[in-house]
Amino acid sequence: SMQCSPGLVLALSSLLGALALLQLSLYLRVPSRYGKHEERLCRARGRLPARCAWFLQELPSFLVPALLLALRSPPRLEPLGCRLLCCLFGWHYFYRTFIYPFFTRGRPFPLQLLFFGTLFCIYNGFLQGYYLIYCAEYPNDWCTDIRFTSGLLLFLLGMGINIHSDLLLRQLRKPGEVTYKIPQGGLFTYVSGANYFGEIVEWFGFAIATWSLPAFAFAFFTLCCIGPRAYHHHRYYLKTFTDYPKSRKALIPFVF
Ligand code: NDX
Repeated sequence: SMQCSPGLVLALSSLLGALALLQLSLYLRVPSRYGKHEERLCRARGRLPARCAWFLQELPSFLVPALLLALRSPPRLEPLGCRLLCCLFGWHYFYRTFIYPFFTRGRPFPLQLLFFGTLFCIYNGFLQGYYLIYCAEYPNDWCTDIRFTSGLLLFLLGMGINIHSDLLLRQLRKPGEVTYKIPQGGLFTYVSGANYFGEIVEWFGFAIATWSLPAFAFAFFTLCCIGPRAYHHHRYYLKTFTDYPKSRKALIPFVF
């Protein structure tokens, strides 16, 4: 059976942090090229329908930890803290893999980004799963620790915001439609990137609840990946709609 290697966890987490900085430098000035930021010029590039693309891309984040869990012998049942934390990551990716893609009305997704997105999900699924299943050790009363409870609360709040905002975005289109409209309602009243805000809160909550390097590295990666994207969405809306609500911020309500 597999053993925990703290060196491996440190190395993979550091690389994730480095990838986050790379993303920040790449996507601060120009947005990642999918959805509303895909360049009209490169029509020749291959694409896959959004449903297949999001399903395939996110599946490893669910499957890899599930495999790691199945392979562990004896299966880990204690302490309760670890089990619950594994479940949180699993819940999110169950939603993202088996629910979100089947309802999306997004435009076809570029194959090249799909490739990198899938690699990323394998990598991160392995890192988070490996750490929680083979390495993490929590005291028996971790479930009542302030880090666990406050992190869990943030996670659930963020997930709620994320799912609700994804739903509001989807309802902007009829099936088959690909136009962009001004998102309204929920946290979109305050920010252009409400779904991203929820996702970022979610992963920082997860990091606090697990109090682990891999989870903080992933939260930081999420911030560097979709933070700039929220900013580019905001600029796109301001440029496209003259009646765009002036008080709305890009990512953080009332702040930025
Ligand atoms: N998938 C996370 N990096 C990413 C795919 C892209 O889950 O090379 C990271 C994820 C990947 C990325 C992933 C990792 C890094 C990659 C990147 C591509 C390049 C980058 C690989 C894996 C890379 C290095 C250099 C390090 C190798 O037509 P449409 O699609 O625009 O329609 C949209 C619709 N919509 C509207 N409809 C009507 N009117 C409007 N005004 C509309 N505005 C939007 O709503 C979509 O159907 C839908 C949502 O669109 P959008 O743009 O708001 O969100 P989207 O970016 O598509 O994300 C969808 C959800 C969202 O909840 C978000 O929080 C979550 O996924 N997400 C996304 C990205 C990453 C991530 C979470 C995370 O890091 N945790």
